[in-house]
Amino acid sequence: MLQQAERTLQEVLDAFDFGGQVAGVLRYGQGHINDTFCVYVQQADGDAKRSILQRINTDTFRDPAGLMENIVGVTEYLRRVIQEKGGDPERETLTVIRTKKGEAFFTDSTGGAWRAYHFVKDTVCLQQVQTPEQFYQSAWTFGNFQRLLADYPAHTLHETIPQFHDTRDRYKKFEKAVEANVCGRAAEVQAEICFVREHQADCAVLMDLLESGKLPLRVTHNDTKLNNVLLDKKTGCGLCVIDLDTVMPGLSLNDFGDSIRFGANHSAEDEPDLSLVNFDLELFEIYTKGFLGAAGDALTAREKEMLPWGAKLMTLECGMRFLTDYLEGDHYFKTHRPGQNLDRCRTQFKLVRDMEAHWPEMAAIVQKYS
Ligand code: ADP
Ligand code: GN1
Ligand code: MG
Repeated sequence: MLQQAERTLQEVLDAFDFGGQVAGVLRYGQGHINDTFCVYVQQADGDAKRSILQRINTDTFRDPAGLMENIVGVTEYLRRVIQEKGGDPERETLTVIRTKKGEAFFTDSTGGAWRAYHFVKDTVCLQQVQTPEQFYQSAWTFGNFQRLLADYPAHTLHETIPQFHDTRDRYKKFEKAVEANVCGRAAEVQAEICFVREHQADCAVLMDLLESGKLPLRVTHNDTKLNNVLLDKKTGCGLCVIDLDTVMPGLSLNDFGDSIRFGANHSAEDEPDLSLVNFDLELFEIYTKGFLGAAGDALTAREKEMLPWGAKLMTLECGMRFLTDYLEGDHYFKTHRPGQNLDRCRTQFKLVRDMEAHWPEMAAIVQKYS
């Protein structure tokens, strides 16, 4: 049976101008949220031109118009700044392909929302760190993204997912899911439920500092996984930050923390064998060096001091979100096998434990590069 996205693909392809006759379309990438396709167009010189086409997940992103307004605003701003700095905006930021009618996205006959981007060629997108240098490059690229957007008018951005990284609120949603226990799965995950409850007080640490004005609200990416940055295939250098759906006002610590959660280890996010899942302090140091090297001056002393908290809370929060989704029947994150969200949750909690065991070393590393 065709998946929802494939059902309207033809009318969607007709709505955009990809620069020629479409020769083929294939599913692409490994994101957990949107449906991503690569569109191939045969050019006169015989080369195939590629574009990225995505069906925006409107269960997750309820306001695709606001979301696309954010993305058009941010990418056009980045384009100008990159140009002023002598960079290549075609490769260093995303470029939105408009519909034939000039819109930033297309709504199909079933209500599905679609957008398209230029394909950034000759890049690599990693699911796991292979060499420390790659992690350093991703750190620099995300740190630089933060710096480039430091003066972007944050108040013009729509909040594409309300309370996205409000860890206190994520805790409440987790408790609701435990209580509702709609799939009857709570009994089998008692150990994980206890782990979250032991960390309830931690969930408030950064939100409290934000509310008391001790941490600033900034324009942040909010989903800084390694596979949301493209590296240049030839030079290996960090090139382009992608997946801008969650760009909105947030905490710089969360951008730092989400990268650490995903990248500062040598296992997949859903690795079932926890003996293979270990927080890697060396990678933590490399990321800290790259991120602070690029964003450093733009951050306050308190933000820098709290970076280990960013790492721990984003990892805890993400584990809590995977567990919540598991309890609710796996409707948020794409899964490809039973138990995948529970495996994802367990890797995150293992990483939190490792971070707690290495807390003084993490603080010393941050101090060294501050
Ligand atoms: P999701 O929100 O589902 O994670 P992404 O926007 O991250 O979707 O896209 C999924 C994958 O598609 C990325 O991890 C990357 O491999 C690829 N991709 C996305 N945009 C581009 C682009 N403009 N050029 C090349 N590859 C891209
Ligand atoms: C989702 O879209 P993707 O795959 O880059 C999720 C992130 C999670 C991540 C866990 C909008 O990211 O918040 O940290 O999965 N994105 C959204 O891998 O919920
Ligand atoms: Mg992504």
